[in-house]
Amino acid sequence: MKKILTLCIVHDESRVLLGMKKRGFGMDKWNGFGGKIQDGETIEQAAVRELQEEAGITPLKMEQFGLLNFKFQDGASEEMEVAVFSVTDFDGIPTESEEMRPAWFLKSEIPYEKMWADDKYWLPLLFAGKKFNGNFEYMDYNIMLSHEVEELNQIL
Ligand code: 6OG
Repeated sequence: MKKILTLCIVHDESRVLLGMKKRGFGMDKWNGFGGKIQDGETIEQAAVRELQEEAGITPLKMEQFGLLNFKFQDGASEEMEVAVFSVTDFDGIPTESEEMRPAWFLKSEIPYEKMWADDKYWLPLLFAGKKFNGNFEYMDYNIMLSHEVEELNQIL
């Protein structure tokens, strides 16, 4: 079965909050906040919980903007589906957790070279208020074999 994960992108007009992943999958990369869905949770509940656990903030305005599918060659990891949420208002102060060290970046200075290779294909769409579907194939965690992103009028 496919793994389903959440990913919250917290941003305002000029800045985005990213977290440096301190351990586990995607370690040493900047990314949004998220993780696996637990039994009995909706995908939105999982997104809220992960943002609270990893960044210490609670989303007040949150909407799903994208759905990304990841395949890994050589069985490096099982296939994953990542639901991407845009968070434009929140409660609390971003705080470092065991898993993530949060920091604000200007939207003009996103550290794409220290992020997953797929991010540059869809993050600009999210910032522009556009919804999207993406399909990506990785060989290992740093080499992307194929990428395909389509803009949507509505998330299916
Ligand atoms: P844990 O399983 O450690 O959560 N994630 C990815 N994000 C991007 N941008 N690209 C990828 O390319 C990703 N693979 C996983 C989903 C892992 C977190 O990392 C995201 C989750 O938010 C392969 O709890």
